[in-house]
Amino acid sequence: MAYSYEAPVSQTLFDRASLVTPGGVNSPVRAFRAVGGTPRFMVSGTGPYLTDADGREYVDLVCSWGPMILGHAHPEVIAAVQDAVARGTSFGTPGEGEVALAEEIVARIEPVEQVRLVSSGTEATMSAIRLARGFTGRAKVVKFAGCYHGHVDALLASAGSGVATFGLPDTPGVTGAQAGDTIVLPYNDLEAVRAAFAAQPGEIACVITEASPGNMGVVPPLDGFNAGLKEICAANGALYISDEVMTGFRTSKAGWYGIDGVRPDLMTFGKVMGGGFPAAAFGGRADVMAHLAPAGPVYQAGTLSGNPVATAAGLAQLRLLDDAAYAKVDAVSAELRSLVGEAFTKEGVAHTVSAASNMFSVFFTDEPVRNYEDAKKQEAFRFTAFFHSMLEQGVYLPPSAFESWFVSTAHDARALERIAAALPAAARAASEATA
Ligand code: HOZ
Repeated sequence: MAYSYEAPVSQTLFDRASLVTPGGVNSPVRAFRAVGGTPRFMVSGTGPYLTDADGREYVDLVCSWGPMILGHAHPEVIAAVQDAVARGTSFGTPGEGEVALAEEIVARIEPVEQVRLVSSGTEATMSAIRLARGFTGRAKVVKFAGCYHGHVDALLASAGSGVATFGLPDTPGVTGAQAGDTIVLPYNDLEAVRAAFAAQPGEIACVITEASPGNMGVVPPLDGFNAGLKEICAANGALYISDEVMTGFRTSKAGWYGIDGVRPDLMTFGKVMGGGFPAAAFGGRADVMAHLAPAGPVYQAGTLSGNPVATAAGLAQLRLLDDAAYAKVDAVSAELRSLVGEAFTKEGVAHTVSAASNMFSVFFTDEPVRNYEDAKKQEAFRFTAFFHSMLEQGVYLPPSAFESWFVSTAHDARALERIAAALPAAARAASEATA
């Protein structure tokens, strides 16, 4: 596919990056390989806008893959960060900021009785799995195809996000021993979960699921699915781990738990709680968390865990996220979904705008999408044409048909008008695209 627009400075940076960094990026989906063209190197962000190295401004519908729920460079978050930075950037000791952030998390999310801060979502899920194994004394882990829990060895089988975007087979470098205790099941299929427990009695430590998946596109749980998982886990002495790295503090004040009320044994968080800095967490039942070192025998640690700058950013962001902020993000998302749906309908493009609270994505099919197999059946080639038309018109979408779109409180009428103006031509490009 040829592109009628250019990004010479980004291209130069990408060429330089490709010499010193594999694939030119530090996280695979950013490289634009699924859609082609030159990844944009961003130099600044303000509110709902990003500016690239060529000086072009975009309405941002990625929001750093979720964290920037207040938009870029929110003045109160920046002030909190500046204040923290001025006092030093890392001490390797406990500090008040991490206590305050842990208190905020525990106050918001009732099933979290205790929480441990880490630096990335991957660390959070890796540690939660280790803790579940240590607590139960069992080895096996159930995960769902298309769910992504970071790049934890045991959880990369049939994963979403970049693994889905690039259609990768199971990743080289993960040994049979690391993957051998992972049971991968189809999402939204409780019968498959019951069968797995029946086939391996007393062997399954936990079921881990995205609370509402956003890494195979947005595929919400069917009514009763999460409650069913919890029930099956409880009946079999296994832990139910809800991965809220994406949905936590985004889909409501208490994340997806605030929507479905199903009480996990352990939960994982990241993205929004870091305010744009590397901060993540896992937490849950106090009796389970008590097994974690130094209180208990399951080891877990991190030099930058609870970092004072990251915790200041996260705390400032969470404190600004009141009911009015969530109402605003929900309203922006609803308006955008209807604009997107109208544009595709007008051009006769088969599509489904799939939403989970304010997270959403578009599947290029009008068949129901309930799991990863369904998601893969979409006409993803249409996304490529749509993506590039939007990019050319100054709207930055995730460069993959298998990632959620994200909006913020900063997406105002002007930003939505710019998206609305871009949609007709982009929907036409999608309709005219060929495989
Ligand atoms: N895992 C993120 C999307 N689900 C991508 C992160 C990134 O590339 O920055």
